[in-house]
Amino acid sequence: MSPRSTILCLLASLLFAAPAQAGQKVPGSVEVFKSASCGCCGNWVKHMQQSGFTVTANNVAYSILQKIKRQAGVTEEFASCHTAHVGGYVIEGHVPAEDVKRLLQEKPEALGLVVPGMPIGSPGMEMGSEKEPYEVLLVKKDGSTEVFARHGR
Ligand SMILES: [Cu+2]
Repeated sequence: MSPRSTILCLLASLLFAAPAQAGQKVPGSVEVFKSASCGCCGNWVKHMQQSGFTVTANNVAYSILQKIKRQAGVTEEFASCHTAHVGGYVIEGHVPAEDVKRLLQEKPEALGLVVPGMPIGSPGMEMGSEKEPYEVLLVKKDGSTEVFARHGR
């Protein structure tokens, strides 16, 4: 993570997570790996819980987290702060819950979804009304990508 991202992450952790969406059934269980000190990772966990997911959050050392990313096929260019597993897919970074739900419904042949870096305004990275446009990428098993969703514009 770049120093700028770290600062943004700390700032974001001071703000509120996205409001709960009521009346949705439990879509699945998510296992998250993150650093204990990552505030925006914690906010993303809350976002997923509020969207109906059951979340197990594991705090791990930085070196372990890098290993988990490598094993999951998350290369440097796709990397963000936290890495999650759900329904056989990897979810890297601040991917909105709605996109994870769509992934689990559509079940494409892929590794999973990534939001590289930490765009401002993505779930867990809220900073007031500021919104940075970002794309959720579907990463295929061969490492190629396609745009799964666009947000923040
Ligand atoms: Cu983050």
